Amino acid sequence: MTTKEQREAAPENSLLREWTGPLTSDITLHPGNFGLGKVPAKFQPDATTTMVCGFCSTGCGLNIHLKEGRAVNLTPQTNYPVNLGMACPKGWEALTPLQAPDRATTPYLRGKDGKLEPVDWNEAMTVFTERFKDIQTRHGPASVAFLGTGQIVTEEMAFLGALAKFGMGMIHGDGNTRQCMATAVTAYKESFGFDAPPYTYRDFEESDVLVFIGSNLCIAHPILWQRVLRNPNQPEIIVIDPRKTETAMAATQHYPIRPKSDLTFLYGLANILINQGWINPDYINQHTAGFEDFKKHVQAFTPEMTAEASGIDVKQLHHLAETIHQGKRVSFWWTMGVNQSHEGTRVAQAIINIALMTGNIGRPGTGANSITGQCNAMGSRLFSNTTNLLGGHDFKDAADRERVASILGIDAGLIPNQTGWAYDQIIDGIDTGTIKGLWVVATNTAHSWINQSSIQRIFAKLEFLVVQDMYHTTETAQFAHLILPAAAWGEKDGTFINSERRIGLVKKVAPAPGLALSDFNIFKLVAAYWGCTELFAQWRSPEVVFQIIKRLSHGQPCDFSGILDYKMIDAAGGIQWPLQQEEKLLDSERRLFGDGIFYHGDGKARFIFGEPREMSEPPDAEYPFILLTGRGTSAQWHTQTRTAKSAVLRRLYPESIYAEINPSDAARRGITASSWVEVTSRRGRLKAKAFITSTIATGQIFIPMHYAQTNQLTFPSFDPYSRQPSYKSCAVSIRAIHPKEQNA
Ligand SMILES: Nc1nc2c(c(=O)[nH]1)N[C@H]1C(S)=C(S)[C@@H](COP(=O)(O)OP(=O)(O)OC[C@H]3O[C@@H](n4cnc5c(=O)[nH]c(N)nc54)[C@H](O)[C@@H]3O)O[C@H]1N2
Ligand SMILES: Nc1nc2c(c(=O)[nH]1)N[C@H]1C(S)=C(S)[C@@H](COP(=O)(O)OP(=O)(O)OC[C@H]3O[C@@H](n4cnc5c(=O)[nH]c(N)nc54)[C@H](O)[C@@H]3O)O[C@H]1N2
Ligand code: SF4
Ligand SMILES: [Mo]
Repeated sequence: MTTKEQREAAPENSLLREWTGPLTSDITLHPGNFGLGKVPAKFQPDATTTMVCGFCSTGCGLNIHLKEGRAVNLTPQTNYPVNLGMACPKGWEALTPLQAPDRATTPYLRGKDGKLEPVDWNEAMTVFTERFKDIQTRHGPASVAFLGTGQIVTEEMAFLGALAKFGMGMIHGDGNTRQCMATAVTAYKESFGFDAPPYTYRDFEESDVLVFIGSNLCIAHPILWQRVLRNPNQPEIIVIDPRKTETAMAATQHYPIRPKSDLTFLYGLANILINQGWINPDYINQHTAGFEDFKKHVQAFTPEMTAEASGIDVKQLHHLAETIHQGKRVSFWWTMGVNQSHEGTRVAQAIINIALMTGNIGRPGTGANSITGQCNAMGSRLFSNTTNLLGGHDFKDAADRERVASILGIDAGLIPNQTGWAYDQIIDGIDTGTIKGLWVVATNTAHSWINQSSIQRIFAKLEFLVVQDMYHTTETAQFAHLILPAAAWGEKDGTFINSERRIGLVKKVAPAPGLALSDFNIFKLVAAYWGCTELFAQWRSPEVVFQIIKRLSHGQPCDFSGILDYKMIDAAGGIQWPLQQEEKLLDSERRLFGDGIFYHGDGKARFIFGEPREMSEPPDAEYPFILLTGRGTSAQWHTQTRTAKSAVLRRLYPESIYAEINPSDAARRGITASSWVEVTSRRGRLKAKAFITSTIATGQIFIPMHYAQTNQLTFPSFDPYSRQPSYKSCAVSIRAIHPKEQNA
């Protein structure tokens, strides 16, 4: 075991600091487990290839070491512009989950006795087609819907969206990006005219003031945090988060605002900046519209009322405003603390407004920057054919439909003229009986969706549920009538788009287990059995589909028609959009809006704002605590289907579900460290271990999302513009569980 001394001697931010497990011995050595012992001859590599990581949106480049064409281990790529030789624990362990014993190695069909039994692909596809077609015949084409993901390659996403909507006649389809990025998408579209995160990671190194709002970068994007640490300007690092997170601890200023007071807080901040004259009138006049109305709007948000609402006193507010004013290159970064809110879109736009009015956009080290979550959330935002038509086009626009149809060589009449329902509407549609069939691809709804107490009841209403996943054991697979076994990252080819718009390559470096097929090949099979192969005659391989999506991007803000092919992406170390035809790739790190021209018709960015609303379920006498949820450790990924399969990662996070509780709240309730507590909301209850810590404020508790129980508690409230769930606040009560009760 590592000793306390060894841990303390390790460099700051080193993995060893949190590693209490063994250094070399007692971990079974297997291909993914590189670096923990002597590598046996059978794993000695004979070749190396490169690809990007398949967990988070940072998009680190990895060297994959191969023996006889199969991956045996990996190392971070030193010359990739994203990670510069670094990787987080998940990246180092990325190959391990491929070998888990619960990989789905064959399709499974639920028999009359209610048991899932292995079947072959012919039977699986026959049943898939018959059941969905039968539902559509009885209830109309829109009675079958799909839920996709930000975790398959763009080529597969485009295939799923096109197949479902143009081939199978579905109208409704959404994805887990709704849980994650819908707010940023809506905010950017309204403010900039297109969903365009403007930054490049070098901005982390070039700022002199970095403001993180609702983002725990150290845990959720550890390699981006490493980029911050490379900043030579001794920057002010400001964290606005109710919790004193790992990132807040490393910051120079932390503002622990009351949960969901962000909108008032940011308007109050804008009020000070405007009234002090700490704005950039030239930038505002030349490049924006709507400032005068915004100025009027924020006059009501006096420092005093802002302090009252947010819990941050007037002096601190002034200090923050002054820090922003004094910064020459100020960047604003936000993630789920903003997006997952009942008013997230307006909060995101409040951030954008401050960046615009202080002229902090388009220059090095600046920007209103939403950090993405999943490895290919950005691909899903443009090409999943859900919230917009392929390539950022509009379903409702006839010219857009014509254009997409002509590129795909299909009849424009096949393209729906409406945007389908959002995730919550699809779930409601199942509840009300409008949706009878559902196809879930690479997401684990029965764990990650908000308010699980009703999801489980609602899923039981489905006539036919197909789950396409790399494992047959996920919470959602338990409800499935049919499971389709999918190849995973590392077992197929394609591209991801990371947070800074960089298109990176993934490759097949391992065979898929058993009968599992890549999602791409599953979609091809579905097209064949459904009888719409001719629509997808062009869609022969991921590489060919890349050429199709390139054409779909042409002329759009996300135009990447200047990328020749996969080889060019590999050689360049990933390529950010835009890159137009014939354009030379002059810099491996590029940001948007250097020319101050935005994507609205007049080239100007918009100031958009609204009235703050009360949080959806405020605490009261019966449920006096606000529950916050989010990422727990850098070693855990979402619903843990993958990360729980690595012995190394499992040692880096607490074994059982835990709740962070402030010491004074714990003392008042007789809760002791590591004892079991019961947390109850109006919808459900769970047992968790008490983690007593002052990083959480009194009146709040925090439970990571990685445990299936967490969403039993959450309250189904949504931002009205983006329809993103507000996962990060609901009212709960908490009590100690007496050891006798525990044993009973
Ligand atoms: N290790 C790991 N990394 C991941 C993931 C993972 O599962 N594990 N998931 C990836 C994905 S998909 C995503 S979307 C990102 C998420 O990345 P982050 O958004 O950084 O992670 P979260 O922990 O969900 O939320 C961030 C912070 O929001 C704070 N917060 C809660 N309520 C409020 C509020 O009202 N106001 C403010 N200002 N802050 C608030 C929480 O205290 C929390 O610290 O991480 C990505 N990276
Ligand atoms: N309470 C609470 N809930 C939350 C959040 C929160 O902060 N708090 N965060 C939300 C956010 S931001 C997100 S992004 C979601 C994530 O929620 P989910 O998307 O449900 O989480 P994952 O565990 O990533 O699920 C991905 C699934 O795809 C499978 N898979 C992986 N690779 C492949 C592949 O190549 N092909 C196929 N077919 N399957 C594959 C995995 O085994 C897994 O079952 O959770 C949301 N839920
Ligand atoms: S930071 Fe994200 S992309 Fe990089 S190694 Fe970790 S999980 Fe993979
Ligand atoms: Mo996410």
